[in-house]
Amino acid sequence: MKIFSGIQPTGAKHLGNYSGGFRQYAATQEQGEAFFCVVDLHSITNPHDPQDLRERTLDLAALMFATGLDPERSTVFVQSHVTAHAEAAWLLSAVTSYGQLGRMTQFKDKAEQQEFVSAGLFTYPVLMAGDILLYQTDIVPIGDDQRQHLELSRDVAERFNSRFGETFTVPRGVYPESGARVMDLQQPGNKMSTTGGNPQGTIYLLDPPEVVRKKVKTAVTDSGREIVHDLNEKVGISNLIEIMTVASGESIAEVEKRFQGAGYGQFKSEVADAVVALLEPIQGRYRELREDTAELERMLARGAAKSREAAAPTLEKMYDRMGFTRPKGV
Ligand code: LTN
Repeated sequence: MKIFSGIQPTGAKHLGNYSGGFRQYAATQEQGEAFFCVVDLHSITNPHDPQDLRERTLDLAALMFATGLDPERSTVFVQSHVTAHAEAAWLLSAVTSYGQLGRMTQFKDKAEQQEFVSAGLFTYPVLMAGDILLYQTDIVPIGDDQRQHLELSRDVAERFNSRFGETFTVPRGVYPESGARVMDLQQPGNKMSTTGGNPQGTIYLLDPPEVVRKKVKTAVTDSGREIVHDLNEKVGISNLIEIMTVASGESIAEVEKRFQGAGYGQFKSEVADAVVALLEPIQGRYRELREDTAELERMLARGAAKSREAAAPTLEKMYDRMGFTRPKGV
């Protein structure tokens, strides 16, 4: 089974990204041949700063390895290192409907917020379809906000297959349910988020221990004093319980049982300790890789080589079936 997912090198990554993303990637790599891609080409669809893109690309790659992606077992690479992605996007634009692209809610939302709307913002989902289809991907672990884009990828695959002959596996999206619900500590009605959230309510994966402790200590709680999971009456405490499950690996019931009779103060301080214990080794590995750029670059070069090899046969098929002549030996 082939697994592919892409992660954008934008925004500082937080505990919600860990719970719904990084943690799942590390788990999925056990299930098959997994490709994890830092989608830097997607990041130029919104106005960007070049130096920033460079740093964030390396930051994210280091974080992916630090949270448990194994360069031996999985293929971790940067999208722009494998030119097949840009090529596939152009070829697939021929079988993507202009009307369907215009109906993408992410495009409509972002276009509304910007004065300069790039063509790349509009064709973003075509690049994404190429990412997935180049690897004959069976499964795409992905956030719920990407459902519409994944459906478009499936439509593109089906249209290509029916016009030019069976070429692509039609991929299936897998939307993580459990553990994905990490809410903002200050506004527990909203998801933890880099863009929409409150920085005080967001635990970044690279926050130092004292910052994590302060954020957890000042988290909004609810009236009453019991540590019970109740999404109607106790959103703040429920969120801290879920955060504890992410950090300690316990179930909700186990956390409730362990803190029966404890007060909010004690509970918060133990949640903080558990999150610090989760993040410390991740931050340690992250720092090592960030300080040894040569090693990180070697790991990414290896990922790029493996991806190129995996993508090449599909790209060749695409060119061939669409009627392109190919120079010999390329
Ligand atoms: N659009 C996705 C990132 C992304 C992706 C992909 C995810 C780009 N290409 C291919 C899965 C498969 C996002 O914004 N999360």
